[in-house]
Amino acid sequence: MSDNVVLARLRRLELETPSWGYGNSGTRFHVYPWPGAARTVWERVADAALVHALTGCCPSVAIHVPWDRVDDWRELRRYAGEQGIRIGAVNPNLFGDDEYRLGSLCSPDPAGRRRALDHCLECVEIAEQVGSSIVSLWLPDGTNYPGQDDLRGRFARLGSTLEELYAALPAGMRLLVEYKFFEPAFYSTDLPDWGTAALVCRRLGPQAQVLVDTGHHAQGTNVEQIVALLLSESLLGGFHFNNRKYADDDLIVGAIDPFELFRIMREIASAQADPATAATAAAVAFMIDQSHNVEGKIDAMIQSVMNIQTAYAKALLVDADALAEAQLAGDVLGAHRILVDAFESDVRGLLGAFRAELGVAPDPVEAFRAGGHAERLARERGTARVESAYEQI
Ligand code: RM4
Ligand code: MN
Ligand code: MN
Repeated sequence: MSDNVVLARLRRLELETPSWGYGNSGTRFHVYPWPGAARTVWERVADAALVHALTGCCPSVAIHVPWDRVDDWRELRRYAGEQGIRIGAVNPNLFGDDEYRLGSLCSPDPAGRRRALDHCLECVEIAEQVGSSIVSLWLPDGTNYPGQDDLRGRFARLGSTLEELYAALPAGMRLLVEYKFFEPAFYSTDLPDWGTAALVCRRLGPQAQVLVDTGHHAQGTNVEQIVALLLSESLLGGFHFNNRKYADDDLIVGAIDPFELFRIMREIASAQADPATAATAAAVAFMIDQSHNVEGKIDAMIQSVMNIQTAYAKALLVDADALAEAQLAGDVLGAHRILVDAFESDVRGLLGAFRAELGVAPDPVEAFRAGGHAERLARERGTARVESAYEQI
């Protein structure tokens, strides 16, 4: 693929950043307060806008409700617009309340299910008010002990509550269903894998699609194959990018396994070029879902954006014709070498040219660090003392 075509496709890659990535966060052991970390939703939106200003490719910010709750959602929409970005996916929070001890949409308690469903329905309304077309659902639901609840019963409850939610979606709005194999439940999880999420989405209808959080798989899972299958079935709706080594670590995407990120972006790039999957691939929402516990929030987010762009640029460099030829000829090693050759390419020059064209610095992390932003924010906001993992709770 010529550099011009690569540049044209890079220009279309928009990456959404999460409001919750800008506030203080930590593990269950401790939260280290970061000087200047965002304290309110307004500050989180402002930080997302700064990331967009420095990278030129992050025009939206995902919100989590109630963490980002405001009295007037239209005001938040206006504020984001003034800052140069828009509000993206609306994420209902179904794990931060005492009522969800036994689950949310799958809870055995009808009142608990109703409460969870009402919250999701409210999020559909919020999405309309902030001008977003995505409600992104992740459930903490599951059980900790065999016998704790009836597994088929839970699955039936999931189906009926989601049906009611789906029926409330206005035209053009998508429900993205995220799966995760464990945590906070440790024995059974109600949406543990892509297959369950795909089954549920299939039953609901075309406005429901699967969201792949790259950190939500067991060790060794072939994530790019999941991506390929979901693309083939028009069921891939979006990503939550991050990296994992042991559990749901939420580390900077591409920090642990850049080759995996490349392989995932390769499936995207190739589906974009295939008429059978191009429409699904074009609508995929690329979002980051990370929490930065011991590093600065904003430069970590910018680094994540750069890592995704690097992987995507390399993926676009795969010689698709030569690869298809080698595959057809049964040249196993030859085909593998074609893929690895693209991964080993140095795309820094290409990305530098791309960023120059966008009017941003060749190294946006460096631009953030040299620009005095961190110092200014620390001065303006100070260092907040935090009690819980998410200070905004
Ligand atoms: C979950 C999942 C969700 C995210 C929460 C904070 O593990 O990844 O997408 O919203 O964490
Ligand atoms: Mn996620
Ligand atoms: Mn997660």
